[in-house]
Amino acid sequence: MLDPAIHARRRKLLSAHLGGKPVVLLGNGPFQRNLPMTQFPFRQDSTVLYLSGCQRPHAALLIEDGGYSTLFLVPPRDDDALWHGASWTLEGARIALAFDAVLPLSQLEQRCARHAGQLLSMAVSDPLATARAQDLCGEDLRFGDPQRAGSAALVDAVITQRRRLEPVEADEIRTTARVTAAAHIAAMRATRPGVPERHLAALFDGVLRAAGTQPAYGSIVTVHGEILHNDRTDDICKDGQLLLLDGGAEAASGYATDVTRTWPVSKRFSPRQRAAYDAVLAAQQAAIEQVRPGVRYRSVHDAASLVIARFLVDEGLLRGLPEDLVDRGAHALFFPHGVGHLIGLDVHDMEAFGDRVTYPPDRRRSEQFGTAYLRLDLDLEPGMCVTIEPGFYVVPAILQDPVLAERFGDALDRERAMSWVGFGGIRIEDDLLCTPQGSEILTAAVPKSPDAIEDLVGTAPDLLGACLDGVSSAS
Ligand SMILES: [Mn+2]
Repeated sequence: MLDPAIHARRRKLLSAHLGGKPVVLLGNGPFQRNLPMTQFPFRQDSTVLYLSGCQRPHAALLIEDGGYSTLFLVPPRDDDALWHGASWTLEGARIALAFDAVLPLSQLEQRCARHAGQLLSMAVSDPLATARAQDLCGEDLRFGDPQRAGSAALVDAVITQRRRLEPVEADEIRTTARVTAAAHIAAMRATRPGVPERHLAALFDGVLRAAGTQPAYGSIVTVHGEILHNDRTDDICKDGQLLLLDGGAEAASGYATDVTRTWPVSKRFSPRQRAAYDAVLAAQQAAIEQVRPGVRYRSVHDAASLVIARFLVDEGLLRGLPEDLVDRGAHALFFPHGVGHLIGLDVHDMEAFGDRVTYPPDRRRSEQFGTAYLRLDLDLEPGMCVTIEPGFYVVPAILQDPVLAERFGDALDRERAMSWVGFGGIRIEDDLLCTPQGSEILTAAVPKSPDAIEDLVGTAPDLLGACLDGVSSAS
């Protein structure tokens, strides 16, 4: 948890950015699963968390001129102590969270009435909270629609504040990255032919939870790394396959990590796997070397793309000059996504606000296949935290796409490419803090040299498999 004085300072700064205009923010409520009492794990809205540190459902903040801040909470009920343990008080919450005042949530509308017609607000993922915010600010709000994410001045001020991390925020990611490293190492060690993907997924998530963190997003644990956001874990690892694991811990304070590693199920990379792995690692290194203040993120992406394109030419998968192939976007046949994104309290930080977070007003997303998925194209500044995650994938749907086949018919050796089908995918991803001098890899503790990975794979028993001995599988 961060010092509550940090949140108080952020509220004052926000108020100053907004010239004292009043702000009301509604936090998320709990999301029910199948009954009111069975709920998904609660996650506070990231902006509410950023400004309050409050992890309670149904919180609201009113920030008035000069940053005078009132927190609204649903007071504990008489029987809460019975069902949920020791009770708490509004005054206790006020002190713990460094607010000027704490009031029952039922008084929110009454307290906001004096600012009628002036309140700024924003949408959150809870539709009931968003509806209440909409009634208070009189604007059309819809979470997930960047055009309706919130009052423009407020959204812009929040983006300005959150986009560069403070040192304490980088510390949260640095610390959480050690948990992520432990979980990746555990999954590498438990990998061997015959292990179900879901044992590795459960082990990975279990290590995160055991450390008091949780997965920052649905962990991807798959021998089909060519399916970029594969959320299934129903395959069995087989000899000769690559296992791709994209997963990271979210700190109790809400900060995310996002790390991908790829390793051979059979412990040793085959020569073809090793060549591709070395190329992706070199692409990542080339991109990492670009990260420093003033560099446009698009050129970080291009640096990685060029290394991948050279590999594709060396392997005879593409024909032509690597520079020309990158200009045309032909490398995207095998590297069809952007090289990374912002990370902070959200794993794709502030993505709910749309491209205004990650593209300057005079830049637009490319319309080229692949590069269109580049989520970020700012000039980097100290304090920005970004992922660097190039990849190489053999995606049958891309190689068989008639439009792409036509466009890149002269560049792609399709027959040769089809001989690679079944290879899967490789992605290597780290989280970098842009510093005044260059960058710091916050996730450097997660092994990625091919030798270190080969040393780890298969060196621990499948403990979950042993637990399930004699128990029939759910599928
Ligand atoms: Mn990522």
